[in-house]
Amino acid sequence: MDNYYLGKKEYFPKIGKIKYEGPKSKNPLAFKFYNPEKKVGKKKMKDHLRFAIAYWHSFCADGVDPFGAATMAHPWNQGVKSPMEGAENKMDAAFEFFTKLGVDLYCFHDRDMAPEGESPAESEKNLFTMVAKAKKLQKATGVKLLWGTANVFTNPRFMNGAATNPEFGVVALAATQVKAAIDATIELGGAGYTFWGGREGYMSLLNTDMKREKDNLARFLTMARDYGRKQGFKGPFYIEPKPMEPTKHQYDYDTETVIGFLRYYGLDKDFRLNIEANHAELANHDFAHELECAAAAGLFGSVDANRGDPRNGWDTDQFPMSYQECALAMYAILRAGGFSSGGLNFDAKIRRNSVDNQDLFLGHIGGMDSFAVGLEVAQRIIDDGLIPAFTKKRYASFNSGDGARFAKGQMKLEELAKIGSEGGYKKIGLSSGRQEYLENILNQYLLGL
Ligand code: XUL
Ligand code: CO
Repeated sequence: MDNYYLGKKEYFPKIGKIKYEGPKSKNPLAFKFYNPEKKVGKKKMKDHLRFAIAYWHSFCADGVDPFGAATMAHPWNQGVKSPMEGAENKMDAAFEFFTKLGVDLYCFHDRDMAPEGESPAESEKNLFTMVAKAKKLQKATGVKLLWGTANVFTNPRFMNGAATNPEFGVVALAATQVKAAIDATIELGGAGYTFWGGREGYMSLLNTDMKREKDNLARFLTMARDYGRKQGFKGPFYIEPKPMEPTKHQYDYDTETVIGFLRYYGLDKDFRLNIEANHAELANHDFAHELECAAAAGLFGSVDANRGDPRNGWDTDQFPMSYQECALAMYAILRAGGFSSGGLNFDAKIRRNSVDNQDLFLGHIGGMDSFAVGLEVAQRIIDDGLIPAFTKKRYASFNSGDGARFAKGQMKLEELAKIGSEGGYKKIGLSSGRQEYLENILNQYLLGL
């Protein structure tokens, strides 16, 4: 993609193609570390990182917060005669942005792309009009769909949940959207399909039958899986965990909770995890912890790349900027085998007071540079081998003799206890976990030393 796409109008004037200029560049509109063609390990940076743009934050969010009105008057919404005209303009702006930034994947909710109509049929008609345009623009630009999803949480009808709503009629309405969003994803060749359980949780146990809601959620996901497979969708379905917000407690609380849920309901063959950094933080976990949990279960899928604020208890969805957090995340991702159908979707928004035409570019450039640094540091950890070798050595006693027999399940507790008893207390010394040593090495790598 050397050129960029322009619709009827240029929505980001004075901004051209964003290029790699190296770490010393003073040009704010250039990559300092993200060099897409550079080889890191066995793959090019762009193929490791698989960046994607989130349609909702980038082209729909307008700076509204609970205390104030919109601060961003997006040019694609100005002077339009109908919501569909706005949707067409917005899509032109989106593809201009993707191609100027050089990111060839994106993610969307049905309602980001097309306005809701007066009936489910009209909403679907609007969606497929926009899908036809997206298909054309994808073909013209080489941009592809990372995943699609349905917004079944914004409309007031979903205030008590979608698949977990206590009223069957609302569950059925959610199905109209999910079915159409799966069709749209298939039509656009999407690599995956995501479920983030926006209001799939509860506000009060005084009015909630939790078991019934979880059973209904699993039933709904099973039906969606069966429908997608019947229509020929081959990619993974993702669950995106989040512990709370908007509900007090969400059923997809964190990665371990989702793994248990998927296995209990027999969905673990078709579903994987889409892990978001800020959601990990809300669950009181590190981002890397969540990635590691998914990888250990063989269910790692994709990532919503952003960051939270450690002193805020809500989803601030800021652009990822911490080299250390990105490095630890990439270390987990590389050891999990890297991305196959997944990618790094910037589920991040610029701040309410970031109202310049450049700001959306700057947020993404910073996030891409941070993950590029993270990738290089993660590869360095692997290539240098000190940290992995230390970790491996810690478990060496399970590789042979009695330890190996234990690991293979060839021992009973009586025998294990006998070995402990015969060994006695004196034989086992204390061996250091050497965390400080490992953290010091990581800090050297972070400075490129
Ligand atoms: C909300 C969130 C969503 C999902 C898609 O916190 O992360 O944007 O990623 O519905
Ligand atoms: Co997300």
